[in-house]
Amino acid sequence: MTLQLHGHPFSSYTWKALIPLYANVTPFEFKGMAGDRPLSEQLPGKAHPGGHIPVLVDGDTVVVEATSIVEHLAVHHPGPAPLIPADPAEAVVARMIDRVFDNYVMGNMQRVVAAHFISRDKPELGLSETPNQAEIAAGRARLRQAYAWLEQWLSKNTLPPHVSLVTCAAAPSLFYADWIERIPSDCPRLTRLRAELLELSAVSRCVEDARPYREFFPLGAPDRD
Ligand SMILES: N[C@@H](CCC(=O)N[C@@H](CS)C(=O)NCC(=O)O)C(=O)O
Repeated sequence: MTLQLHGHPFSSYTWKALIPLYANVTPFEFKGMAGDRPLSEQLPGKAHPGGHIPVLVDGDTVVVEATSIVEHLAVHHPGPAPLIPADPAEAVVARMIDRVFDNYVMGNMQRVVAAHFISRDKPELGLSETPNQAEIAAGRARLRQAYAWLEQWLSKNTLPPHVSLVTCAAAPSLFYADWIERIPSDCPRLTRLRAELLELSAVSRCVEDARPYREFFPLGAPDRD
C-alpha cells in the first residue's frame, strides 16, 4: 500500500518528512491540507495529538512527529540515503543535532512567525495588526544564540553525510530562520551549510514546491532563495 504523507508544501516540518522521501525516491501520495479549515479537522482521525502536520500513514500505522517519520522511513523504507548513521555513537550525535535544529532553530523561527498571528493556537484566524514585539525580539535573540552554538559545534565536528536525519532537520529550519534573522557573517560555516543544503535535489524540490505560497509568509518573504 502506498505511503501517504499529510502536510503542506510551505510547512517546514512537512519538508522534514518530504526530504527523506525524495532522497530515497520512495513512492508516496502527498495529501495536502486545505488552507481554510483548522488542521485538527483535516487530519486523518485527528491523527496528531497536537493537530500538527506532517503525519505519515503507512498501511495501518500512523506516524507522527517529523523526526519519528524520518526514523520510520529509515527502518521500513530504506534507500540509498543514509538517514540514520549505522554507527550507534554517530547516530547519537545525529539525533542530538536533530534536537538542536528542531528545538532552537525551528522552534524560535516558529515563535517569531506565531507572534504575527492573532492567536498562536489558531493561525487560521489570521494576522495580527499588532504583532507581539517582545516575542519577536526574544525569538530573534534565541536564533542568534542557536546560530553561535552551531557555528562553534561545526568548527569542531563533522555532520553525517547527506541525506541524514540532520539534513532533514537543518534544511527547513535554516531556510526559514534565515528569512527571520539572517545568519550573521561571523557564522561562515553555518552560512555555507545552508547553501550546501539548498543545493541538494531533495531540498531544492521542497523549495520549489513551496514557492507559490511565499506570499503567506507573515513577515514577507525576502526576494532571494
Ligand atoms: N513537533 C512537531 C511539530 C510540527 C509542526 O509544528 N507543524 C506545524 C507546521 S510546520 C503545524 O502543524 N502548524 C499548524 C498548527 O500548529 O496548527 C513535529 O516535529 O512534527
